[in-house]
Amino acid sequence: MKAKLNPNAETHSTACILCSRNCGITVEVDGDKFNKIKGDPEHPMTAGYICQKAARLDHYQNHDDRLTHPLKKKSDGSFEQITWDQALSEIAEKLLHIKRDFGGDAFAFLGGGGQGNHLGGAYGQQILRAMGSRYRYTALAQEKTMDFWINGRMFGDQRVHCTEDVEHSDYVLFIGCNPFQAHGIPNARDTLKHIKKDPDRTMVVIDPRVSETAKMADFHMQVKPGMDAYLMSAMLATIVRENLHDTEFLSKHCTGFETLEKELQNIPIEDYAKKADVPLDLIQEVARGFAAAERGCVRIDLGLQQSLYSTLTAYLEKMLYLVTGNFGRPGVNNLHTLFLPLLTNTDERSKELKLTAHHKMLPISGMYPPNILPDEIEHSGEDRVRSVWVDSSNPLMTMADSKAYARSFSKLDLLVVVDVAMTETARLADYVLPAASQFEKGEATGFNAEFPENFFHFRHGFLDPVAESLPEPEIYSRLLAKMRLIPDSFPVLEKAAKYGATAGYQPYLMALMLAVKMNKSWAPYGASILYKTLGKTLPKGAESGALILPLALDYANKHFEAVKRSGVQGNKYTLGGNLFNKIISSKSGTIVSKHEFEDLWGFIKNKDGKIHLEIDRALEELESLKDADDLMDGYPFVLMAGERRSYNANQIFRNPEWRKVDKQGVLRIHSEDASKLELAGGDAARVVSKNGQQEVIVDIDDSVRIGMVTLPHGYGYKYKGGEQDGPALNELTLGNHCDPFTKTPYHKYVPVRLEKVAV
Ligand SMILES: Nc1nc2c(c(=O)[nH]1)N[C@H]1C(S)=C(S)[C@@H](COP(=O)(O)OP(=O)(O)OC[C@H]3O[C@@H](n4cnc5c(=O)[nH]c(N)nc54)[C@H](O)[C@@H]3O)O[C@H]1N2
Ligand SMILES: Nc1nc2c(c(=O)[nH]1)N[C@H]1C(S)=C(S)[C@@H](COP(=O)(O)OP(=O)(O)OC[C@H]3O[C@@H](n4cnc5c(=O)[nH]c(N)nc54)[C@H](O)[C@@H]3O)O[C@H]1N2
Ligand code: SF4
Ligand SMILES: [Mo]
Repeated sequence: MKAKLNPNAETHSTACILCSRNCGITVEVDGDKFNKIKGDPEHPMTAGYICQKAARLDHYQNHDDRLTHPLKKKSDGSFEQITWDQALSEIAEKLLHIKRDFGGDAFAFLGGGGQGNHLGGAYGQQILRAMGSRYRYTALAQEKTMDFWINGRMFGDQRVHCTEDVEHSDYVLFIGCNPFQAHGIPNARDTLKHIKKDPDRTMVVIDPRVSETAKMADFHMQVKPGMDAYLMSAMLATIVRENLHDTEFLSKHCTGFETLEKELQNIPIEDYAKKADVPLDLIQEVARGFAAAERGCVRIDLGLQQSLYSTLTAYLEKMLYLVTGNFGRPGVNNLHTLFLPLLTNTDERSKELKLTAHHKMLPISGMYPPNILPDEIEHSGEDRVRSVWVDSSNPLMTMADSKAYARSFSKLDLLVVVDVAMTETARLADYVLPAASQFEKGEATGFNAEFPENFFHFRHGFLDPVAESLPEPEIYSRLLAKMRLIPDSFPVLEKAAKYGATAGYQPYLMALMLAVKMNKSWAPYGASILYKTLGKTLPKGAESGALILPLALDYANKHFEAVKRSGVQGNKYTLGGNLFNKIISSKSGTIVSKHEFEDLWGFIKNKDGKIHLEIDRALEELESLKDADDLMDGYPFVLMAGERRSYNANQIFRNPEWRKVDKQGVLRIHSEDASKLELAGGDAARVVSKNGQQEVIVDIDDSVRIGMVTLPHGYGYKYKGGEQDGPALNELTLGNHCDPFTKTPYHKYVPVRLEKVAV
């Protein structure tokens, strides 16, 4: 018999945590080292698919910036190791003081989950309740709140959200997204290849760069950066004027089309085509093709969301599929369920909503935009933000205007960072708390947005937390106890939890409800109570899954038939508990619901059951396009500050060695522009914006439009506090260079000039 190569190796099912797809993977570990990573064929959606980045995940698990102990900043600026008990006792007292002296709104929470971890964040939200603060700042509110706001107006609730069935579509519009590199759609590269190969399916890409996706497309509209609103309204105007819209769909399912139609009739199509710098006949050909398609669908991403007129383009992309009736069928755009409720609904009419102190902003979907946080901290009034809690985010690198972040954070009374790594933000903190990695605890994401079948993947931790690091549920539960908001233990409930699964969780749930009834002040901390009681009965590495029980009960209640169709048995008392058991025991993820297309109409929350197309703010913005200003301020180049490439992945990896190519994070520039500036490939150049400068290495690349340059996202940090790894993009960006309404950044449209650096 041949000897096994790795006698100690074990293989575990989990997921890649580098982008919102969270592909299922199997990891072979030897000790704590990741030997081999493969796509997991058992995953219900990705079925074995992965991209090149997943193979590098050992660089997330094992590196020299991993945090191992709680740290406290000393007066000389260095850190000392302290115990958990000391860290959490001191933080608890400070928080209670801040709350007592200045009120809960002196506290803000930022982060709560990256690409792979939203369960820890759900436990973290309890601290907002503990403080009585409403300030939840998230990365989503620097990219997607325009979409949530439009959804709220259109479908009656900001949690109602659309997805796109690209796999079954015969005419796809990719606008401002590059799925070949950034994914965002199921098994992106396979899906793109299938469309490209099939002569009956059409792929259109709207992008100022000949992106990897554009190279595979049937039509590419190389739009001028930031001018999509002109292009999309010209397409819609063409559809309406040529009577290609779906009148039957519009009258059956929508209200308010007439107002939009009037606006579209008045659009100067030829002028708008020129503004967008796309040939008129190409716009017309695509508009006609899309309107005639059996199954047309639209997929968008940051190319629209982090550029000009983003509230309007969020509206127009929806108009493209609604006006043509490409909604509520296979292969088109659809609504979907969310198992883990990432979003909430903010009712703008609510009298209870307070505005932020400085920018006077309302939240959208319960979230505030990171672009305004430095101003809210530096605000001169008594109602300023004085304490920030950062979890699973590195705002000093990732949010607009790093200088403003560093400056404002230095003025805080208390900054706490919870992370797996010593980040640039952590270095500024008063306390740094080490989290267990996503392979050392139970975790899950809320990015499950499929329809008609939706899935959920609860991943079990398979390694012990490194050194003294702890999973977030443990950190937050201990902190709440230190704040004297919940007890250290719940002996009665612990006992009740032991009978959990056998009796369909009913005795446990009854005991839980009774306990909260008798101790009303515990009610906001249900997550921690579940964790500390039910969590103890779950397998090792799955304790944080306790919070999934109420989610499963709620989901089964809302989608009873669909959950049963997915293969879970039970009646109205037991289905939720059985769904929970299935989720906890399916280590590769599981289908949680199978809907029928008809069900989707029930997801709409408007009282009349219809989709409302008349949205004042969007229509005003459409009107204002006619005399819009240029935002270039005399700078000659538009910098796309944050391109997705083959070896960047947000700020998740810190060791630069993870990159196989593009180690410098080069500046892509068209050869014509380069030759005017006498720049050659490999030269050093300075990129200068209104806010700062960065030295970069030039790469001549004719895929970018003339007048545009691109730099990658996910560089610029300092591994082990050493040399800067490539361009730090947010040294160039400004907080107020953003959408005036949602305050989402214009990262795809940063005005810059270039200077050759003499050697
Ligand atoms: N490799 C890799 N993949 C990732 C990530 C990563 O860091 N690396 N990050 C993940 C995250 S957090 C996100 S949000 C997604 C983002 O995913 P995407 O939005 O798909 O990725 P980007 O490269 O940021 O931008 C998409 C495209 O927008 C184009 N664009 C720029 N300006 C304009 C414009 O004015 N109009 C139009 N129409 N297009 C424009 C760019 O040329 C680019 O091809 O990617 C995820 N996937
Ligand atoms: N200029 C510019 N800026 C951008 C972008 C751009 O294109 N251009 N893209 C933006 C986009 S779309 C996004 S989504 C944001 C992302 O920016 P962030 O929200 O800051 O998220 P990540 O970069 O994913 O960083 C996540 C942090 O989480 C930590 N982490 C990983 N696992 C865990 C865990 O289990 N627990 C805890 N507590 N921490 C963990 C990592 O060490 C890292 O420090 O960046 C934005 N910033
Ligand atoms: S980076 Fe995204 S697409 Fe690539 S393997 Fe990971 S989750 Fe899948
Ligand atoms: Mo993102």
